[in-house]
Amino acid sequence: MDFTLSEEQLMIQQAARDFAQQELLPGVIERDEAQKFPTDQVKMMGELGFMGMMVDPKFGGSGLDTLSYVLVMEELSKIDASASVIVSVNNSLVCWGLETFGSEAQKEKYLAKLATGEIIGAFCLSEPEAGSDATSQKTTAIDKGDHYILNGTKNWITNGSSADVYLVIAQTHVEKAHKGINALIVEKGMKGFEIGPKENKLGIRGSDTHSLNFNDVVVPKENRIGEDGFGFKFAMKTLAGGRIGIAAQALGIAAGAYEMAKKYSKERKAFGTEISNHQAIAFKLADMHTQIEAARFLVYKAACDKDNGANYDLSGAMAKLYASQVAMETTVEAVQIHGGNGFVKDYHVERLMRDAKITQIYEGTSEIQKIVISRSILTSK
Ligand code: COS
Repeated sequence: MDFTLSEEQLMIQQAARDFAQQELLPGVIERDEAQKFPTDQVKMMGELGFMGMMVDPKFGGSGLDTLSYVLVMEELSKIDASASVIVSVNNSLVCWGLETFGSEAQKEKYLAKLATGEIIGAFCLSEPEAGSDATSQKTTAIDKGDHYILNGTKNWITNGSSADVYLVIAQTHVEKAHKGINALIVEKGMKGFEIGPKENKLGIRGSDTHSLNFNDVVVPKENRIGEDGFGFKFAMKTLAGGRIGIAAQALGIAAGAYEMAKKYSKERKAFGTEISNHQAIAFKLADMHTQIEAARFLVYKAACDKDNGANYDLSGAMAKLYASQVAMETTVEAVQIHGGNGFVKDYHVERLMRDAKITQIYEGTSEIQKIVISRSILTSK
């Protein structure tokens, strides 16, 4: 196994690092405080090719591999996890889902604009009573011949008000359970589609999270992704890749907090010396570095599995489970190393600690990842 990055991957990584320093860092504290969506930065990320990284250039994408995408996610997340979740949802869930399973007409109509960041997308699976238990969809898409009538509510939708295109999972044939679910492309502005109030969140406050209401929304049949009843498989397959993106986000949050804690420990003095000279601090840094490196190998391995055409359900779930745990643990330690300053917003690590928590929850909680992992290992020889 060789994780040596190519010249191109190193360049992309550097471009993301520079962008994060120059364009995301200024104002990141204020955006977090005010729950302000990074509109200008998303536009710039579109211009840099970060919004459709793995999309075929014929649809306006960058045509890169998953490892490059993961490197970008890691660098953006070191500074601003609100910006990186917008990138992640657009890339892994919306663009990848449409490019892999959408019709040519759907790709022509939506993918090119999504891949360039001209518009952004949202992925709508969760409901008030269907989060982890994703097959229990209450949103209905009733077949009316040439169109569906969509009714229901979706919860905790990232890019909830800023998206233009929404991939909505809904039940068409109740008697067929998960085999009767469809995925539909819904456009902002369709009659009966209402965006609920913005959620006031613990972390990733710069991204906009909303509930969505669908009241007799007429969705043309050509907006269905895949065959009738393919919607649940679509959601599962798309989320499997999404989890690699969130694992990379968690890795970036952890690495960002670690880098800040290491720098701080070499500057801050206590008991007559830099605190990095105290073993209590040095050992924390040793643990953090080891955990982050282990998480990085899991995340890169999952990305390589996807690039190599191997199954990545297991490696993606392991990467997300472990990287999100590392993100939580290392950000708590980064705050501790910063002492009183860690508790103050100006030092960034408290924000990273708050941002870390969601990586253990969205796109499948840690408990769901353990279901995926345990089923996979127990059914293999
Ligand atoms: N790829 C393709 N198909 C998959 C799949 C995957 N990764 N995972 C599950 N499926 C399929 C199964 O093969 C099954 O289809 P068949 O009956 O045709 O074989 C179907 O999906 C249902 O699977 P299963 O019977 O395992 O369903 P469960 O209710 O036991 O749930 C879990 C499976 C828990 C894995 C699923 O509900 C899940 O991932 N939940 C979390 C959802 C989530 O991430 N929510 C966050 C929302 S996005 S922020």
